[in-house]
Amino acid sequence: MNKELNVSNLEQRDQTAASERAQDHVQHDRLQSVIAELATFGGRSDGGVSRETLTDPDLQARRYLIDLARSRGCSVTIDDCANLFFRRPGTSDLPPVLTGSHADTQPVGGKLDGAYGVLAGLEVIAALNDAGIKTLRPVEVVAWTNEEGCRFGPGAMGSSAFVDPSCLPAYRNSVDAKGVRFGDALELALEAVPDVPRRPMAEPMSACVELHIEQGPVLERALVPLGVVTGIQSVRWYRIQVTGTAGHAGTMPMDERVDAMAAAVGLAQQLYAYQAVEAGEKLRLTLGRWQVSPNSINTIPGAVEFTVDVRSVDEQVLVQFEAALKQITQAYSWAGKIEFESIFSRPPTHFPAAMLALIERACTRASSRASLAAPLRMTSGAFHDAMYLAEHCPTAMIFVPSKGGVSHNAAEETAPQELFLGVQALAYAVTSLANA
Ligand code: HGY
Ligand code: MN
Ligand code: MN
Repeated sequence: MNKELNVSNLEQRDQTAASERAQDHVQHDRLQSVIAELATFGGRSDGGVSRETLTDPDLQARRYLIDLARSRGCSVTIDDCANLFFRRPGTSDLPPVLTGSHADTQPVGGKLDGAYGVLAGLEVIAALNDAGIKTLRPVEVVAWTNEEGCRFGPGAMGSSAFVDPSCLPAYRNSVDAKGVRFGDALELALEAVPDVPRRPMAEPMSACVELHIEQGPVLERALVPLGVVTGIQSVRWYRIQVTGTAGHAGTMPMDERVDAMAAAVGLAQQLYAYQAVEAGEKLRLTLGRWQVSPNSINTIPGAVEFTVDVRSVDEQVLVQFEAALKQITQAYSWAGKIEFESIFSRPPTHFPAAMLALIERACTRASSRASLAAPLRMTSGAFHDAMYLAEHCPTAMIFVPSKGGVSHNAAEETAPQELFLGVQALAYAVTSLANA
């Protein structure tokens, strides 16, 4: 019989007990009510949310989150990229455990993409408070600035600037469709919260866990309520500028036109053909934003700009796509001009095995107590702020299903029970990390 009391075992048991108590103090209804409240900022009649980064609805949502966090005993700080941090103190001042996500949305987004992860972090804080748990490390919940990248490109500006502040100066010059500079919108956002102290960028973090909706069909089709995200696929964005000559729709003979739309459509058809013939499902291609000038029904378009978003789990597929894009644009013969510019590029992200094991334990306890299927390991098709945090500290993600795999759409939805289980798993993981 081992006379020596093995303190580490005792500690381990205490830590597990605290993680389980935190998990068991998550409240379904409290979570649902804040999801509904946050969704009112930029809320739409079709049930979706229009809350693009640093717009008025986003600034109002930020104020709501600051007030909510303070009501749960958190201190609030903000960094130079307007990333908001809500901090629950620990018994030490060791580097905190970070959770959270983004509060900005697509132009027509849902109420869960990003927002769920921020509110889940604040629900974990409430559960820790209710359980009377003191963690060794502080717990910080973050609301990252401009994850979507749709108003100002590139995406994940806040988290990338947090990890590498040298990114921020160039980001300031990014402009939106109305010519507003990100730097100017950023200053207004910082001025809007004079009561929130500024903090340095790139603060040390001991670990990070981001909870997010899957935004795809995998978990729902597998009838599994929780996903252990092993990594994030690679992504590249490009801007294609096609310049021809504007002209009269009625008088200009077809064979004398330098029609920018005809050229842009021709390029687009070649890109879709490349994806279908050369790459197949290994390459996901989206030509999401088109701007036509002068955009008049009876003027031959003088200029067309469109964007290209490509994703693949295999970065070589994107390397080959970029070579094909170069070749297609250079080989296109017409009297006008075609230029393309890379605006975003991320290699695949892989989360560390030890973090995956913890996330799997956390998810397994939550789903098994609900008599539901064990968690599924999967790669994220969408990118997330966690792809940058993975360069900063041990990072992992938890997914919950998306109904019909629908997201970036007003109809985005996840069953309340699944949202609840996701936060339970997050509470377990964050508490374990905060006591390590
Ligand atoms: O585009 C993305 O993958 C992310 O949802 N913003
Ligand atoms: Mn998101
Ligand atoms: Mn999104």
